[in-house]
Amino acid sequence: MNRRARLLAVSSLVLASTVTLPALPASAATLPTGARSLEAVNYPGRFVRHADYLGRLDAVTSGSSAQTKSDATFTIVNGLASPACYSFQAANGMFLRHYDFRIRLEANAGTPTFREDATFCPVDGSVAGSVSLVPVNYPDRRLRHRNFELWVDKFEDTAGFRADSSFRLTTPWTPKTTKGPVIPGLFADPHIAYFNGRYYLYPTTDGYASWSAPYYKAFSSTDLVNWTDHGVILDHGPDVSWADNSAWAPAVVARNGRYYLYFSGGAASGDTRKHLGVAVSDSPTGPFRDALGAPLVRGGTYPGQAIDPMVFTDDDGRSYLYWGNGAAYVVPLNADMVSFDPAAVRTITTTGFREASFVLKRNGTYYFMWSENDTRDENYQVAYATGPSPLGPWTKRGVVLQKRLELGIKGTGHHSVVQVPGTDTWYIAYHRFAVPGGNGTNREVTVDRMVFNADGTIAPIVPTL
Ligand code: FUB
Repeated sequence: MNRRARLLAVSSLVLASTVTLPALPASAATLPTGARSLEAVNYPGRFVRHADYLGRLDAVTSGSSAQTKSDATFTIVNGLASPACYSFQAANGMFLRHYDFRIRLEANAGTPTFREDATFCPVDGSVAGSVSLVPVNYPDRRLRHRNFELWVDKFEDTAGFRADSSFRLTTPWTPKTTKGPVIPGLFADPHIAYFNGRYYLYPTTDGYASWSAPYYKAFSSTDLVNWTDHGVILDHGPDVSWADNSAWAPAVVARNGRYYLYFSGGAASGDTRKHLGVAVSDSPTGPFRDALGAPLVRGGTYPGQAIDPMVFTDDDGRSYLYWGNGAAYVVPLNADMVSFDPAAVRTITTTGFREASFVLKRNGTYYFMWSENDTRDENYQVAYATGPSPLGPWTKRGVVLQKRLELGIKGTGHHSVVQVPGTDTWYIAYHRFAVPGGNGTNREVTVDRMVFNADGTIAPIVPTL
């Protein structure tokens, strides 16, 4: 799907029936994600900033205070209401949004209104290299400065308006001092994998109330530090007939030259059950298509929610599907990767299991890992057990990843693990409450080292900023 078609499709999903569908700006641009400052084209030296939670255009110089520089630095992230556009996150975790057409700084409530008011689509600005920002829900308006205050005003085709609504992206006034989330913005439940010389991350898109996001993106990297955004790889609205929302916790596995994406989804019909599906693609970055046109595991078939799938393939080539919330299940997959024998489904019994099963094998030992507590609880944490086979039996070894309050790290969980090929070096991808200002629906993805002790146990993982 091209950029315009995707924005229209996504906009029609997020705006629902109460809001007029935005027409796309004539000349769409793309922005780099990550930290930037925005300088007015007609007032060089004046930058977009927030002061007392209102948007302004103020002078910033190398002699400005650290606070002023920080207030004039924003992280450009995946648009909260549309992956084809962008949102602007301040150092305190809040987002620029318009309210009564004034630009303000507020925490993401996750509602459709907030997400739309905080999403801007870039078009070419008045001078080469500049951009103008169009509110996704008011395509006839643009973010502009007026008396050095920031507003979203009706577009006027005059040189003055064009200049007042054009900004250059500059290097950020406040450089990044921590590794931060490895992918800018709000994402959760990362599934990390290695295919053909690249690492891939497949997260849940976060920042939506009730985790209702409808789409998945993929990211790839060669060094686990610099990640490329490959855009939307599966969108429940157009791509999955039985799911509209709750695009949760994907897991991708390569098999027979194809890539299988296991995912959860819910329907907008009022039925609150989630179902578990499988999609297939010839590429790790999609596009993926629903392989069955129906759920692989229908919610309600087994106790607990049919969410959080994960596939482990053993050395003998046999693949196993794990899933569950409240109760954990495992079943060998058939060779087609999209079916299994229901009679072979087994329940995994480990104390503390909540969700997010993950299995790996090292030196002949199988490690079954999971998340404990509620993802909205700062005590969300990762525990593990070991066993002699993909089916157990499992012996609980304890908690290996938990909050680190002295750094403001909370809610560390829903992880996955990748081995650096040919080495005994392992990395864990997981989410935490966004730092700062996050919560159980405003989460971010990070990666840390996971080390095995000489006896095969996992050393406590040290979460870092
Ligand atoms: O992101 C939505 C849900 O929150 C996931 O499926 C759970 O594992 C929890 O992280």
